[in-house]
Amino acid sequence: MQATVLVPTYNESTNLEAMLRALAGVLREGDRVLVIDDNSPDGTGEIADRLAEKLSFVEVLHRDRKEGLGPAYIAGFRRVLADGAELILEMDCDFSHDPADVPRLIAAAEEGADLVLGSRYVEGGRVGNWGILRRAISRGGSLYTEAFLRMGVSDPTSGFKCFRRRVLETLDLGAITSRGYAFQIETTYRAKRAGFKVVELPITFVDRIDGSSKMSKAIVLEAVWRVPLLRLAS
Ligand SMILES: Nc1nc2c(ncn2[C@@H]2O[C@H](COP(=O)(O)OP(=O)(O)OP(=O)(O)O)[C@@H](O)[C@H]2O)c(=O)[nH]1
Ligand SMILES: [Mg+2]
Repeated sequence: MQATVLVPTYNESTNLEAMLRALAGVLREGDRVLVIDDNSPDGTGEIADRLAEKLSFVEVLHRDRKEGLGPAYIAGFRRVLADGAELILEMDCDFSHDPADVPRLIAAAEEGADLVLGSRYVEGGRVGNWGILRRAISRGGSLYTEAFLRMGVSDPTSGFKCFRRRVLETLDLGAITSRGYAFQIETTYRAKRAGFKVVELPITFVDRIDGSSKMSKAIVLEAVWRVPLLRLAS
C-alpha cells in the first residue's frame, strides 16, 4: 500500500533535512512525504522547497500562518487523499518519533488495523528524558481522556499515527476543529466511534534535542475543555 508521511513543521530548520534523510532510509519505492509548513519565520519552508527539488519523494504544502497542528493536518489529509495515498502517517519533525518505527506502523495497517497509534503507554512503550511535569501532563491527559471517552486507548494524545485511507474518507474532516493535543484525541475518538479498528504499538518517545517546543498552556487547556464535549459531537 502506498504510504505518505505528513510532517507538520513550525520552526524546524535544524531538524528538517535530517528528518527527510532518515525517512528516505525507511520508506519504500512509491512512498512519499508531505511537509506542511505554516510560514515558519526561521525559513523552514524555503529549506523544505530546496530539499523537495533534490528529493523526489518529498512535497511541500505551504500555509499562510500558524493555526496549530489540527488545521495543518486537515489540509494535509485533503491534499494526500486527492493524490491517492492509501496509508497516511502523522509524525513530528523533532525526532521525538523515531523514523525507524515507521515501517512497523505501516506493517500493522497493512495487516488489518484501520488506525495504528505509536503508543508510549502500552507494554514495551517508553518515554525517555522528559521531565516530571511533561510526564505528568501526558499521563494525566491520557487518564482524563479515558475517564470521559472510554476508548480503551492507552496513549490518546500520541501524534505518531498511521491511518488507512478509508478512515479519513469516512470522518467528516470539516467537523474537526481541535488544534493541539485535542486534535489527536478527536481523530482517534471519531475513528473508534465509526467502528474502525485501532491498534497501539509500543514506541520509545524521546524529547527533542534541537529546536523549540510549541507546547503551550492553551494546547493543554483546549484538551481539558474539548474532551468532555467530544461525546456530544456529531
Ligand atoms: N504546520 C504546523 N506545524 C506545527 C504547528 N505546531 C507544531 N508543529 C509541528 O508539529 C510537530 C510537533 O510539535 P512540537 O513543538 O514538537 O510540539 P510537542 O511535540 O507538543 O512539544 P515538544 O515535544 O515539547 O517539542 C513538530 O514537527 C512541530 O514543528 C503548527 O501550528 N503548524
Ligand atoms: Mg515534539
